[in-house]
Order: sequence, then C-alpha cells, then structure tokens
Amino acid sequence: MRSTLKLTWPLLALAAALAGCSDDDSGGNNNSDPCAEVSCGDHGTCDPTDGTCQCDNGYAGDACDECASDFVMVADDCVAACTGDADCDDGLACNGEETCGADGLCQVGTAVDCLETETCLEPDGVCVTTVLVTFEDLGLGADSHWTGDATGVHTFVSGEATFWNYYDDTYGPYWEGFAYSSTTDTTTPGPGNQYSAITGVGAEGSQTYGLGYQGYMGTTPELLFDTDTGYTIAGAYFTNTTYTYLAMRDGDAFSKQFGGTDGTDPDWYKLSIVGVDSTDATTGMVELYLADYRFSDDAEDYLVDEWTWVDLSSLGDIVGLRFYLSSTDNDEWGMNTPGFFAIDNIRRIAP
Ligand SMILES: [Ca+2]
Ligand SMILES: [Ca+2]
Ligand SMILES: [Ca+2]
Repeated sequence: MRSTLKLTWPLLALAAALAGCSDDDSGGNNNSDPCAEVSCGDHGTCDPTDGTCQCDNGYAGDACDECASDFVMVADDCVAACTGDADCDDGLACNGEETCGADGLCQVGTAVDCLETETCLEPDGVCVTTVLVTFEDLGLGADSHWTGDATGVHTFVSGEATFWNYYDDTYGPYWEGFAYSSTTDTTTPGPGNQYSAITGVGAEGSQTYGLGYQGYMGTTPELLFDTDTGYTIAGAYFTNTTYTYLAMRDGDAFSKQFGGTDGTDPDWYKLSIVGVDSTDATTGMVELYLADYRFSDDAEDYLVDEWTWVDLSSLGDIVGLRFYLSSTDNDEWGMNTPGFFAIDNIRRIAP
C-alpha cells in the first residue's frame, strides 16, 4: 500500500497540470498547426508552412496516394513504368525474357523448359547435362553381377566416380558398399536375388546399374568423383532392388510387410543422399522415399518400382556422395528391411 501511495500522488499532480494547460491554450494549438488535420499517408510528409503534402518521388495527389506520371502501381507501391523490354530484363536467361507491357508493367517471361535430367545454366539459358557414370563401361555381360573379388575393401571405377566395395567370402560371398549388376529377375523374393533392380533393367533402358548395400559390417555406400575442387551434380536415377521391394510388399522371415496386415501402418523406407565437399564437410542431404505408407489414404501408399530421377543440385559443389538407408522396421540389431538400393546414370551440371 505504501508504494502505491507514493506513485499515486505525483501522477495526480501531473494530470492536474496537464488539464490546466489544455484549458488555457485550447484552440490556439489547432489554429497554429496547419498539419494537425492533414494525413499524407506512407508516401509523403506534411509541409508545416501551408499544410500541403510533399510527396515522395513517384507519388502524387493531395494525400500522396496516387502514382505520378511515368509511374505505375505495383502491390501498393508506385514504381517507374517501363518504356521498353530492356527496362524489365532481370539479367537471367533461364526464367525467360521479360517484356514491357502496354500498361507500363513488366511481364515475366517463359522459363526455359529443360528435360527432367537437365539443368538450365546461366548466363546463356541452355539446358545442360553431362553423364558421369553409367556402369556400362565396366564391361559386365548380360544377366551377371560383380560384388567383389577377395576379402577386404576394394574400389571400382565407372566413368568419373570411384565406388567403395567390401567383400568377404569366408562364409560364402558377402558384400557391402557398392556393386554392379545386369541381372533381370523382378519376381524371385529373398536374398538369393539381391542383385536385381525391380525394373529388371538399367536406367533409360541400359543394361548395367549400380547396387548399394548398407550391411551389418557398417560399410557406408560411398563414391568419390574425379575432381579435387568439386562440381555440381545434377542428379541420378534410383530404384528399389527386387529383394527389398518384395520384402516390403509381402514381408519375409526377417522383415515386416509394409502397412501391416490391414495395410494401414505408416511404414517407410528411405534413402538419404549426403554431399561431401573437398574439405570432407557435409554440404547437404536429399531424401528419397523408396517406400512410403504414411498416407492416410492408403491408395496413395507406394513402393518405388521405376527408375526415379533425384535432383542433387542442391548439394552444391561436391567431390563425393554418401548413402544412408533407414526404415520404420527395426529391432535391437538394426534395420530389418534389406538395406539395398539401385543407382544409375549420375549426371553433372556441365556444358
Ligand atoms: Ca529473365
Ligand atoms: Ca546403366
Ligand atoms: Ca497409409
């Protein structure tokens, strides 16, 4: 209570003083300020000598709410009207040629329409792509596969990329990391058919494709491009392998049927693609759901069964890629979904 009293008395005194002042000078203030009743909006200031609005450049009218001549209204702002197409050119070619309309407003151009696998390159606006990796140069015959030679870590090279492979035949052939294949079996379930893409063919009708496998030895599927400083990858094609596809669709001894018995479980199987730059730092990540049952409308749930182009340009200038697989189907030993994917036709953004 004491603190309230202390505050109250000075406030009352101030209010009384203000009231007295207002009584004495009422009317005098209004008459002496010609701007008191004037509003010049957001684009002008009132001149105190005569109460007129001085408008900002491009604005006009008593309240500065109109555009001056040679200016046009764009989203509540007055901008200089264009007089020719050159006034509208934003300097970028890929978004098309901007034009000056009869109303003095710039019209957006028609963007360059590149193929899905191509990227529009400034400053010329040309659609570019350079295929770096096809796996065809590995010389694999029809309906065959290569998963490693002797126990240990190996690499193989296709085009401008070096792929890591781990192989161990101590207890029969076992591999991780990357392999390559031309096998075509799209119907046989189980690990005996772990070398086939569900498409039965390489991307864009080719024979040979790459296989990635995140196995229990912990070898991350990884590849390194033939560049020291890095370049921008446009993207690559990915799809499921037959083994993984059928395991998710139908379930098997090791992994669950995606969606569960009634088809409503929100299961997913995801490939995460990470870019690595010349300092071995991660530049970003792009994700591809190779299976996604999270849709509330189960008719939208899907398993990828075609070669799917994935744009990787957002990873920036990179020297390599790392691949990680994850799933909703796990137990204490790790992921139950067979951790395979297929890859083909890696493209670089280059003229
Ligand atoms: Ca343009
Ligand atoms: Ca190929
Ligand atoms: Ca669903």
